[in-house]
Amino acid sequence: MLLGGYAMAVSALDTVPTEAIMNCQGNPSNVSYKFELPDEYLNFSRTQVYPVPGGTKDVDVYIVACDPNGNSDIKTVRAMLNWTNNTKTETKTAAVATLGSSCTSGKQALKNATDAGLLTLAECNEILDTINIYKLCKLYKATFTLDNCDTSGWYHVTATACDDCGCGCVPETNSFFYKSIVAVDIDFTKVNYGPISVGNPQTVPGNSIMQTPGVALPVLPTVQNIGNDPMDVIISATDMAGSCGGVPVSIPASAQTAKVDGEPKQALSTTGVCFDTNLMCEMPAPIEFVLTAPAGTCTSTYTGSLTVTGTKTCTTTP
Ligand SMILES: [Ca+2]
Ligand SMILES: [Ca+2]
Ligand SMILES: [Ca+2]
Repeated sequence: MLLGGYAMAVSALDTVPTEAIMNCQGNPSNVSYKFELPDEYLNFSRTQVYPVPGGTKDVDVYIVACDPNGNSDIKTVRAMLNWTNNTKTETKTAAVATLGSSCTSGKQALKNATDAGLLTLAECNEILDTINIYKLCKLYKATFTLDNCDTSGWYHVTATACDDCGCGCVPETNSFFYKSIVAVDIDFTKVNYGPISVGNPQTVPGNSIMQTPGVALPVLPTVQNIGNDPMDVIISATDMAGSCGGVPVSIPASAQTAKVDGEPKQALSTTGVCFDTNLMCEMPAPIEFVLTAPAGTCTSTYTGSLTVTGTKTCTTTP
């Protein structure tokens, strides 16, 4: 039959092409989990990190980034650290991290996080599945280096994951705690009063320079706070022992005084006296020692020892 001059095709089977474009619009990358290691205080939830006295500490931020289009769609994962009461920030691009095969064995981040209670075992297994089986996620890592002078407190970590359409997802934020430590350093290995005479104060002055014993003589006593929060200083002394005609004698600890930084001088004792110095991290301060031999001190060589201890504060138990 002719219709309008054309023959009409009749078929039991017809095939037409289909077409769709999957772009990243509407399917942004996101962050499903985030945690920080090492967690050095397992009995308390979240991550607690101890500073290294006089040194630095690396804190690894682990980010599980995912994308509904599959993990090959994830382009950039970033971690931002906010610290010192939010006055200091640092942003790092995270790299794909080595992934362990199990949440219960081996030495890797997911196992360590599970051991520390930062992830439940179910969460950890879910993460492994989304990475290994469903190929939706990847584990990323960024490392921040904290100094011993960085103050103690909560440090906030924010992570974002982006695909080629941008970073439209809501960033994930959590916190870890940078612990407060007290750590003291001194540059002198001996306090040598030299020749003394009864009733005459003999002074060993301090200075504010951390010196190296044996290189620049004399080393003048200096104390330094190598922890992260302000520090007071406790000094104790033993009695100084001598011998007169074979009989043991001594100069009492209280015959020595010390003066730390700008604090008033105090007579030393065997139990220790505290100087309310509030020394800031790595701000060296002088210690001056004075020995006044009391009347009746016989001729001898006297030796004893001094102990310098840091404390958070003189007024309460550290
Ligand atoms: Ca996507
Ligand atoms: Ca913990
Ligand atoms: Ca010195």
